[in-house]
Amino acid sequence: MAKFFKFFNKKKDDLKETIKELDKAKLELAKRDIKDEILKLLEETEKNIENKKKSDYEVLKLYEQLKELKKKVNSISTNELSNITYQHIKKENKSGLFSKLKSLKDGLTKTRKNFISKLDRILLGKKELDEDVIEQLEELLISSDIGVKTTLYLIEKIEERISRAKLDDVKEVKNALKEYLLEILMKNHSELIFNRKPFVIMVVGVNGTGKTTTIGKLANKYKNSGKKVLLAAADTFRAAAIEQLEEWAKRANIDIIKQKEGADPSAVAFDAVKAAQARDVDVLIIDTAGRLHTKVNLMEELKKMKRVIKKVIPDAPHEVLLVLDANTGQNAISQTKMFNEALDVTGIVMTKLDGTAKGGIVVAVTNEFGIPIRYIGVGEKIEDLREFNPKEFVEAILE
Ligand SMILES: Nc1nc2c(ncn2[C@@H]2O[C@H](COP(=O)(O)OP(=O)(O)OP(=O)(O)O)[C@@H](O)[C@H]2O)c(=O)[nH]1
Ligand SMILES: [Mg+2]
Repeated sequence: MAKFFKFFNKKKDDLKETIKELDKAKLELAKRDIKDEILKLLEETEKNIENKKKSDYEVLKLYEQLKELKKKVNSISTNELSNITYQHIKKENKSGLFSKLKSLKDGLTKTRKNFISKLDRILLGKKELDEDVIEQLEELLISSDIGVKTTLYLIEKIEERISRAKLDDVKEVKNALKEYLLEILMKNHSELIFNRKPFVIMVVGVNGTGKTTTIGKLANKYKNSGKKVLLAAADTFRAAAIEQLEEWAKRANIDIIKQKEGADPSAVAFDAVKAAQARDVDVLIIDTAGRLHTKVNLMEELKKMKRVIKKVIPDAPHEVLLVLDANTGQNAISQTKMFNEALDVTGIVMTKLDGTAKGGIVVAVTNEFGIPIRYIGVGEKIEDLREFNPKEFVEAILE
């Protein structure tokens, strides 16, 4: 019998190995159908052997069962295994776990298609850069929301190049445009640098631009880069705003400071800054209410919040992040003007670029105000936020 037990134990180890392998592959099916069965049997067998209460016959019976199971495990072919693994990964992909990052080009498809197709139409068959071409180019730039001021600047630059005879090939227009756009974007570009602790970010903007969503995406991004993040639900105005932020916080497993709906938003911000100090937080992100920017109340409320934050940390907020919806076109300019006058905006997030053909608004805003675009939103999912990179952006819309 001793020999049998030795043999049995070896088999048991084999099975354990198989189970481990299955576990590693995260095969739901195997876990559910086979692993549980094997484990149960192994446990039973182990108990029986240890207690030696059962007759040899019963042990043998169990051994037979184990053999059957082993066969069952072995009968899953490699193909089947990889197929199950593939299905499993595909399922996780859908849930966003391993989902591939949408490329910037994908996110900016509409703007790129609009720009490229119209530009090609303008230049098609043209031999020289006459006034007609320049006029059409001007129209294209304006219709892409690049803005009058920026368009005139670009056209002037291109004309200047033509007059210096440095641009005589129609094909060169695209490259020249790229160059000047990049120049404008680079001039105003700077990344957000976390040079304080806690680094306080106050997120502002009119209603529905994507503030809360952007905060969710940012919180997740900062957390993944190893920072300790805290959120503050200082939009106490809109029903369900607190719950919405809480939902994002839960998803990213991040703490949130909140009070009841209707509470004083500045009080929430005050509590949050205090908490950020006490809890050794790296980044505090404050969500605020978004009413129309023409409503004086909102601006006064936000100004007060800024003052209250300063009472705790004099140089905070370290970033006043204005969230703009790319679909609002030139209205984004007047929003930037109002918020900047009231709060000294230090950075901009342009959201919903995936839904517009007029991504040129990015250029207009940055050129008119000199405020850097920090991030761009290219979708509703948690990973659909990109750090703004001028070169990538220009290539994505003009390549
Ligand atoms: N397609 C797309 N949708 C976005 C993007 N960012 C935000 N959204 C959507 O815009 C809608 C409004 O977003 P919120 O985050 O609630 O906007 P908000 O500025 O917090 O709104 P208020 O709190 O009402 O002022 C939601 O449906 C978001 O999913 C983006 O980059 N692309
Ligand atoms: Mg919100």
